[in-house]
Amino acid sequence: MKKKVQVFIEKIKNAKSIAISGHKNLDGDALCSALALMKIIELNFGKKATVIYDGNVPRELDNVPLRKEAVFYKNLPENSNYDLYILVDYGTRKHLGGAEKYVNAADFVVEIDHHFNDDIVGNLCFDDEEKAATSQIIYDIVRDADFNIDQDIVDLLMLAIITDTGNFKFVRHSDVFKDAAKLLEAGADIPRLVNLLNNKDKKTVLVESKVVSEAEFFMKGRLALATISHEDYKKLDGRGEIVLSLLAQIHGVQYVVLLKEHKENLIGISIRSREIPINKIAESMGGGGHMCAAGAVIEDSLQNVRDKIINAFKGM
Ligand SMILES: [Mn+2]
Repeated sequence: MKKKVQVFIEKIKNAKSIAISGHKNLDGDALCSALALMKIIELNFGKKATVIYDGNVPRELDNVPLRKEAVFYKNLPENSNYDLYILVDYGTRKHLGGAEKYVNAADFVVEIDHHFNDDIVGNLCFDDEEKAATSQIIYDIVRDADFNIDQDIVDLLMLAIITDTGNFKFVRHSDVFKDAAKLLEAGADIPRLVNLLNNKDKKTVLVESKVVSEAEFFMKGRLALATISHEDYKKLDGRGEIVLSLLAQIHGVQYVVLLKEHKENLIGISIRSREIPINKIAESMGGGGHMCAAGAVIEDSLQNVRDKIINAFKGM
C-alpha cells in the first residue's frame, strides 16, 4: 500500500492535467468520492482536477459539497486531454460512458474501486471489494499519505459511506464504523448530511409511491412485482431503490422485482431477494449482480418481460 501510494503521489505531482470519473449515472459514492479526491488534490498539491460524469446525477445529490464542480462530459472544452486519469467507483469498462475516450487517451490511469471487475482499466489499482464504499479506500490513502483534509472532504467521504450503505443498513464489516467514527471526530455531522440528501423532486416521490401502490403480487405473496412505464420513468430520477425497499418491507415478501421501461422495448430489471440467490435469474436474462441484488436490461416489450420474469420465478 505505502509503495503504491508513493507512486500515486509522484503521478499527481508530475501530471499536467488530471481528470476524475465514477461510473455512468452517478450515485452518492461515485460522485462524492470523485469530488473528495478533487479537493484532496487541490489542498495537497495545489492542482485543479476535473471531475467528469456521464448520464444523470439524481436531484437528491444536488446539495452535496462542490456538486457544481462536476462537469457533464459533453460540456468539456473541445480537445480536452488529461495525462492522469483517476477512476473511482467505476465498476467495469462498460460503465465508463462518455469518459472512456479520455481514459483511453490518458498516459496513466489510476483506479480506486470496490466493485468486482475482471477486466481492470487502471495502471495503478487501489481496489478492495471488502469496502462498503469507495470513499473508504480514498480515506485509507489519505491516512497513508498523511494528506491534509478539510470539512468538504470529511463530509464527502462520509456522504459516500452513508449512501452506499443505505444509511448504514447494509454494513457487514466493523471497519465502516471505524472510518465513520474517525470522520465524526473530524467534524462530519450525520443528521445534517442525511438531511441534505432529502432533496428529491415532488414528482419523483409521487411516482415512486404510485408504482408501489400499483405493485402486483404472485407466488402467494412471496414475489412483489412493480412496473414503471416510460412516462413515469422520466420522473423517477434514479434507480427506484425506495420502491424496492418499501415492497421488501411487506410481511411474507421474499423477492421484489422492478421493471423500468427506459424506452419502448428497452426494459431495465432490478431484482432483490431476502436470502435466496437470484443472480442466476438475472444472468439468464443477460444481466448479473450479487446474490441478493441483481439486474438486467432487455430489449423487449414491458408485457413480454413481465411474463418472462413471472415464468423465471416459477419453481423458486
Ligand atoms: Mn460504491
